[in-house]
Amino acid sequence: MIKLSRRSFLNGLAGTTAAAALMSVPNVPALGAVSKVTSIIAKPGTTGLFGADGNMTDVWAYGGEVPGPVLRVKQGETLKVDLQNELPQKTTIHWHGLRIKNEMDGVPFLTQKPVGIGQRFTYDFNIQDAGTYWYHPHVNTSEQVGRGLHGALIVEEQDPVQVDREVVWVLDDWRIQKDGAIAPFGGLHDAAHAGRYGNVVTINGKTGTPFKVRSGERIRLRLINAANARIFGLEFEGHEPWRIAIDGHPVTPAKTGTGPIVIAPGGRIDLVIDMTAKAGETFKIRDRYHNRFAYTLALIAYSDQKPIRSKPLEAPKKMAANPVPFPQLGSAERHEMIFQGGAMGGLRGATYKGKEMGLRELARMGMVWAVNGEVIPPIEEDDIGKPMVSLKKGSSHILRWRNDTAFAHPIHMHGHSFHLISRNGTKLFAPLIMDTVLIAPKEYVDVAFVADNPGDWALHCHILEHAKSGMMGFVRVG
Ligand SMILES: [Cu+2]
Repeated sequence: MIKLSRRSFLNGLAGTTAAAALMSVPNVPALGAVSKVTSIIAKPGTTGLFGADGNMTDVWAYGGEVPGPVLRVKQGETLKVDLQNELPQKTTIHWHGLRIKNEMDGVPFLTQKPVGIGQRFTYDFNIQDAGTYWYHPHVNTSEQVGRGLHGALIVEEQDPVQVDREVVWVLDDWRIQKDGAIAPFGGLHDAAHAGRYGNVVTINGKTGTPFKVRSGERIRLRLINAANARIFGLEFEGHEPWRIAIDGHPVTPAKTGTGPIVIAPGGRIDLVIDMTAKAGETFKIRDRYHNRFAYTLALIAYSDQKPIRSKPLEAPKKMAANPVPFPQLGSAERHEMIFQGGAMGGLRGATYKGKEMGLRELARMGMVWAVNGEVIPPIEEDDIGKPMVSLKKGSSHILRWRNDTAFAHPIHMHGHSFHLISRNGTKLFAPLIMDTVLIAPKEYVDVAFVADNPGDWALHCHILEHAKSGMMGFVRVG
């Protein structure tokens, strides 16, 4: 038997189409090669957000635990998840940020029937992009996510950044009553303002857990904002983190500098942090997105162990890009979506289901936001409504998202990752690949993408109370 070295194997194939295909996409593994199979039960549970001694909180959670299990797959693998619904209401799972086939996207009526009480549904899809993602329901989303249904989904790179260890933080924000119970959901005030801000912020479902580190170690910290509405702006006292990925997609590693690291609901940021301080020291991690309400999220606590290395490491290397196509900007079709309404937004009225209505009348129906002068009706079983735009499969598009309201909105698009190419007309030096972009009041952004994934794809604000009250529509690709 003759053993072929890799080189002679490739040489042997030279000139064939197989070799050409193999050579042209060196970073993309064979699709569908391996499956990871798991099952998840969505069910009520009880958790101690404040540690063992504090009040207990009844939650809805994957496996009864907050957050749900960390799902880990390798880039190119197929993930199969058997969802069993033991909640007191219908549900689905949406795989936030993953570009998967439409029927697995988990949006009720748009991509699948909701999974009934006591029913099962098997999600089964191939994963082409590496990075930090997450999963959560898309039915009664404000309440289901707000009660604890969410978990991290980590897609490992073929060639990850080299670190000593990796840490996943699911950030969440809860509105908790004195008795430890979750406060009731709903109400127009949250919907018309900044969304459901809470009074208890957790990391992986707990408050007050120190971030234990050892001097000299290099840590990859994967941050996921699973809060309904809270925008985080993190500051790591005494440390200089590198930002290495945004919404799962690698960026050229750069120190985050003096400003806070901003993560809006739905968003993810991967950091590499060198633990450069001395054994036994402690530092604060603060959230100062809302400067007047800044607070300490956690403490970095150095162990007494001697440093893991004596010399600082070199800058982390940029990881390989995911295979997201870049659109043809010159010939791209342009579309504008102007987000309007909410408190202090100056919107007097809008069209709802073909009828001109005043804002007060709309508010009585729970609708307070509009896009281009129209309130988007909720997507319902018997009427999914009209797409915001219809895009020909394979064509290039630039969407201008203009925030004409008094609040910031993280706008999220399903089924595609887009390239953020400019803010307020100023081109980004290097476009960022994202699936959720935070748009400040009165700001506009241009995002560009190739409409290559056929189907109806939700497009909405990830402040879940905004999505519920008019900031959710869909785009049609086909
Ligand atoms: Cu919003």
